[in-house]
Amino acid sequence: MTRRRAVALGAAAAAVLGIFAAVQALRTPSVQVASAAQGRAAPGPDGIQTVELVGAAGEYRPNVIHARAGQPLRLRVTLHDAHACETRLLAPDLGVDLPLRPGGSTEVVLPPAPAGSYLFTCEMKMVKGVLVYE
Ligand SMILES: [Cu+2]
Repeated sequence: MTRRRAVALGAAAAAVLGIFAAVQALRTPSVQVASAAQGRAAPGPDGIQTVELVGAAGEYRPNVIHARAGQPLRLRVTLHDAHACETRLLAPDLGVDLPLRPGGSTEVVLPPAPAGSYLFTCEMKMVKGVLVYE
């Protein structure tokens, strides 16, 4: 193996490790969000716990959402800006992939989930929040 090839392989390995570390960080339950805005799901008219989120100015608020474990959860997301970063909300560990409507509201009811912290992000994983089932 040439030295140049060894260097290239080393760089590739470092890149893969970096990506792995980034993915692990995203999956870490004790996710830290930049500026935490706490929210709590409350029973809606039909008894399903519901939380309203707003996507605006490059973030989702609230971005730390407490909900009851073992019960369905309705997310109602209103997108106030057409910022490309927030137009799709993902919570991979909860099976959520929700396209959002700029200037409107979008709803999804998540099936009951066990206690734990679940990351949610924009499509590019730049805007982050966490659903805390307790
Ligand atoms: Cu994004």
